[in-house]
Amino acid sequence: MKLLPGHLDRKDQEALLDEIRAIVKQAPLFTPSMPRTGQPFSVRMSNCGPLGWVSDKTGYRYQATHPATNKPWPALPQRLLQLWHDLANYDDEPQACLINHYHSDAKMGLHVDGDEEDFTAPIFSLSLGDDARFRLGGARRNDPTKSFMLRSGDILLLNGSDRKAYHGIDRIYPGTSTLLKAPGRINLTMRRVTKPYTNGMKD
Ligand code: MD6
Ligand code: FE
Repeated sequence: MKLLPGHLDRKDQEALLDEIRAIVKQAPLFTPSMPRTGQPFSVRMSNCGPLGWVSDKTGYRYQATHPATNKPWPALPQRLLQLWHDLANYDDEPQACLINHYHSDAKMGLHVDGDEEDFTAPIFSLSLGDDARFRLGGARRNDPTKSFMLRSGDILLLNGSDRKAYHGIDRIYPGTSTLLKAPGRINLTMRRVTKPYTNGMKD
């Protein structure tokens, strides 16, 4: 992994937040639910880009449309594409940006981001708003973990052997940032979903 603390200054965070607000007006936050049990997540989600990650009783998947409005997801903002190009060390475009919104009591259990085809691409994460405690483990759920804070403007790249590591958000620290209008946190994760296009020819 690679952590870039405070990569975005306050002005850049505000500009990005304005773009995210416009996106969630078009593609409202929805409450995903766990496959099989239907148990709701405490985090609400939306997406931008050609694909979006959704979860409901039938499973986890990427799809091109919002589950409630059935409209295509809004485009990925240019400033996010630029950050990916500058930092991801991966030639092709990201195809999905998952938008997670945490209220003060929300958290995210240990999981692996495993619904993509191409694990050579990193997952690019950017945090806005209140501080959160991120937990990173190993390839198995019971491997030892370490935790560290993610703060507003921080970028985290999950790459290499950490790309398939278990991770989650233990808790939010409400009121630690003044960026959002109310206590809470937004996390954006950009993902490459499919393998890059090739025409099958050898050079
Ligand atoms: C979050 N992040 O920060 C949840 N996944 O709210 C993730 O689940 C995550 O930060 C893959 C790579 C980086 C991440
Ligand atoms: Fe994740």
